[in-house]
Amino acid sequence: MKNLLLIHTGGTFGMRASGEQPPLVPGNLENDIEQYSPIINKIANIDIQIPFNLDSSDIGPDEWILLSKMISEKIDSFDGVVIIHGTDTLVFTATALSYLLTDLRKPVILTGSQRPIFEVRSDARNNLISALELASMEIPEVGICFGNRLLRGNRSRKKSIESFQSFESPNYPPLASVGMNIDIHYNNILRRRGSVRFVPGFDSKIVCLNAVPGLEPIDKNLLTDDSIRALVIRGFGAGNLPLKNTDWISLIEQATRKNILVVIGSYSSHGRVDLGLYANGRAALDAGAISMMDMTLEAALVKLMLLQANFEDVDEVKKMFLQPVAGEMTVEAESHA
Ligand code: ASN
Repeated sequence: MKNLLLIHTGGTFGMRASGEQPPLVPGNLENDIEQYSPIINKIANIDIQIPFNLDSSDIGPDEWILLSKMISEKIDSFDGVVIIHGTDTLVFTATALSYLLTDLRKPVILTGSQRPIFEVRSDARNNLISALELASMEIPEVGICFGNRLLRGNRSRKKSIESFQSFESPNYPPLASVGMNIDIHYNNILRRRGSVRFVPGFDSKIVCLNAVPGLEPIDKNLLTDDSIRALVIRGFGAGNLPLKNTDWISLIEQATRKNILVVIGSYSSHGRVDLGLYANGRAALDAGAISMMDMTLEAALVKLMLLQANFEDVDEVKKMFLQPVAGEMTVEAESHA
């Protein structure tokens, strides 16, 4: 039998209502697993660890670092790892782990659920069973098992608040499909990782803005905070910004002059940001911005945070941002920027 490490971090999966009605709060997961899913002991020898038990809205860089250290220290004694995590920020944690666990040779599978495990009509049991089975296989990836698919963590997004198929991977195909059989799509499994080893750390000095038709871009004083190191802007479609209102472009110029890296993403999650395609993107490019390419907003933000903690120089951060670390972006596609 395989040996699996099951790390519980919180989320709806193990929550219970504090009274008759919501709100849900963290519950005693070990008891619940014993009671509602004892069958998992037929899959593998499972060691359950609970480093913290939080709604995932409260999980961030400190917990990402703690988890990566825990996994690095213990992975040699196990065949794979499953992490139960709240769905809200699960993608951020999966992404951070994919960047930190650079030598990964075994599966690290994150899962969670939309309904707690003790409820009759819950997705928790199925998700856990599939995640444990996947973690027993040869899949050296940080993946997200949810519904009936395994997705690459740093390519995923939480797309639904209600569906049992809560995650999507808009720019990369699934790593495995879970039906009567589990089909691993070996062609999609990561073969080459970036060679840089990062010091575990995340610098949060990033401002994130949405372009909205008719709204001013920003309180102009924001960039007077000298500690800000990057500005991430969600533009329209291929990364376009309003040009009739010149504030956006002058904001990018101002930021670039101050050595603040400006990255343009998009509201559209499927496809690749291409600032050279329209004049409204080209102006941002000429003002010094770079493109998020086909990275998710989550993958781009966590990458920036990690790079900023590892490199002082803005040009170094920029250079590294445009290279893949753990399969979070497509390199070969043609673009104008
Ligand atoms: N609020 C919960 C969390 O992310 C949502 C969930 O797990 N379904 O912790």
